[in-house]
Amino acid sequence: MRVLTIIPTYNEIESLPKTLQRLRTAVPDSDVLIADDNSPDGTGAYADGIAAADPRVHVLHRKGKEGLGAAYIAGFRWGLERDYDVLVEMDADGSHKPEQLPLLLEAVEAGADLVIGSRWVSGGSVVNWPCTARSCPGAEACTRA
Ligand SMILES: Nc1nc2c(ncn2[C@@H]2O[C@H](COP(=O)(O)OP(=O)(O)O)[C@@H](O)[C@H]2O)c(=O)[nH]1
Ligand SMILES: [Mg+2]
Repeated sequence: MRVLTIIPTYNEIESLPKTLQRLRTAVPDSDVLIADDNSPDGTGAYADGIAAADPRVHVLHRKGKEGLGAAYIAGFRWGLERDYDVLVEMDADGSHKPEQLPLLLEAVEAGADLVIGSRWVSGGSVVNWPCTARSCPGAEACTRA
């Protein structure tokens, strides 16, 4: 099963190194595509340096900030053109735990077509995330913070 983890980035120079390190440790067999929208803070150049030293890491340079969705669509296209079996979405800023990715991939191995991680399932949690209408639409969920 060839896995490509897509990480969209815009100004993630502070977060990307740690996220990448955690991802490469948690799922060493996954290829990684960093989809950078010409971040002014140099995230793209940093990613190039990592890619030069690690054949599993690739960088898709986009010309400017077009939003998260557009970056993912470009990343999916990149992965489909290269015949990956599994495409993974992973934010760069630590909101998604790389250590939980093996669990999601197990579900794919078991036959799932789509696997969605959630903070709101049994065993999920929210830490250091203030409860707002946007982040926490249900009062019951707030008690789990
Ligand atoms: N390539 C690209 N990545 C983006 C863009 N906007 C956000 N991101 C990345 O998408 C991920 C989620 O963004 P974030 O602002 O944390 O969204 P939130 O967690 O939903 O508030 C992070 O890795 C960001 O660097 C964009 O315009 N282009
Ligand atoms: Mg975020």
